[in-house]
Amino acid sequence: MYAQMVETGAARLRAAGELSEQEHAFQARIDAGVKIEPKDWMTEGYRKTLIRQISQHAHSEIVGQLPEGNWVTRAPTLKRKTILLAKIQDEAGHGLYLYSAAETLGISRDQMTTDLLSGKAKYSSIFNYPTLTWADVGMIGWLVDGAAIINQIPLCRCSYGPYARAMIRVCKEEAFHARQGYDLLMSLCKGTVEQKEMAQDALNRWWWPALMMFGPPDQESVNSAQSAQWKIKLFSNDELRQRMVDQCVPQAEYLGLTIPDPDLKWNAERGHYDFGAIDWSEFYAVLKGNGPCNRERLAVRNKAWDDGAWFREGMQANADKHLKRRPPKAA
Ligand code: BYC
Repeated sequence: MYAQMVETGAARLRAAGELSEQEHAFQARIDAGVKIEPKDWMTEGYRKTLIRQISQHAHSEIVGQLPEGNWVTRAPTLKRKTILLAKIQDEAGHGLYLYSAAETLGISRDQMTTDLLSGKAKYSSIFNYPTLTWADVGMIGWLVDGAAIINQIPLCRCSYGPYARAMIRVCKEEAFHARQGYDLLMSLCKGTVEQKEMAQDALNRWWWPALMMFGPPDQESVNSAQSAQWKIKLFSNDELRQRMVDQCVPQAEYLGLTIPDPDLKWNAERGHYDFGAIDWSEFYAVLKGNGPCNRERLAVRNKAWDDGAWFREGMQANADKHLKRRPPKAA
């Protein structure tokens, strides 16, 4: 499927038929596996695609703190609260690396923030679902961070240097996040009948939205062919989704939980699990802003931004004061 995507991308370029010498040289560097760095020449399309993807990714890390933040004050033990706080702080850090990586492409942090707060910019669909019980915190770790790792490990090898390098640390931290989620779920599944039921209920609600995180099916993915050609995407949405299903089935079995898909079954010929149809109308409704929590998430981010104005102004006033005091540089 990936090879097909690259072929489609190449066909588009041939159809355009008007690649300048500079554009040919740029594509040749990518084909040779050379990393593109901020000061290198790049096509406008490549720059825009990366700004779109990296800023969406950064926004996802920032908004992704909200569903889990809902449980900080209600974590069942001090140990779980400390782990959850550390995880949420890591997500803030991921947002910062990613905003910095996007800034190297010529967009300002202020512009990205404005786009998020106005609702113009996208962030991952998954963060528009509510965390109704403590088991949901475990599901986010196991399924959401699990999906993030599957998606992001290939990004460590993508063609844009600052994005690829940022992903290395992000993936290491995500691995810890996924394990904490699975560990939390193991405790619940070994606990009382009610605790196990709580875990099953959470799996029923998070399974399908987690599979949607990988994006629309390949035939509907508008950006894939070009992103594959530029080695921003190394695997297709459906390939990574299949990897997620194959990885999660034995993990669910170990927990003693049932994946809510009656069509899920091992296909020996393909060497993969077959799985049921995804309700893409739900995905597109969430993307349009009509998921269960879209409005709430944006309202919370806007309030946090407004409430922090006094702090930003104070920091700016302090910086201005020090700049004024600094003696002029000797000629
Ligand atoms: N949600 O042509 P396609 C995390 C959009 S953070 C919303 O396949 P592309 C974590 C897509 O943007 C997880 N929108 O697009 C954080 C496009 O619309 P535009 C975030 C989605 O870019 C805290 C349209 O649909 N990870 O893990 O080739 C705590 C058509 O799609 C989604 C990343 O951002 C979605 N799920 O592929 C815990 C990873 N899917 O932009 C965990 C980096 C698709 O043309 N991003 N869309 O208007 C990617 O790898 C790619 O951007 C995607 C989509 C695979 C997501």
